[in-house]
Amino acid sequence: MIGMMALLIIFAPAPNVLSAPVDRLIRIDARSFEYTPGTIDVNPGDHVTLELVSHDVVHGLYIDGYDLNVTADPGQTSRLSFVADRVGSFRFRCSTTCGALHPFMIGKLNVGANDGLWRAIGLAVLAAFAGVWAVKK
Ligand SMILES: [Cu+2]
Repeated sequence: MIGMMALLIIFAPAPNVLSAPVDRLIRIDARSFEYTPGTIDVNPGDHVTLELVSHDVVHGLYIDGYDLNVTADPGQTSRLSFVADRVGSFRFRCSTTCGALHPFMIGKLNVGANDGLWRAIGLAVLAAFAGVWAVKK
């Protein structure tokens, strides 16, 4: 019984994987030394367009793993479009030296990355129940 439920949690199709890819327009405000929002969540296969808006000096945005870069001049908006065809968590970072804390200007792109997390939580809860059940028996 417990084993069946564990298999169900591991192999059940996740809703966000089944959903059809969509076009996403995501605006990212860049100021020294942070991005707002700092975390972006998309689904695998989504057509993502990032709008990088710089509010003070020249800022860039480079996405690790995707090897994509865009820069925005002060007061300007730059666009970067790509298909989120790599699943996982990727850091993005400022690619233009913009000041003292430039190395800390980072954010995160999650491409369907929370799925594994929820499965892990499901298994942990199940394991806890199984433990309680075994003790009571
Ligand atoms: Cu910067």
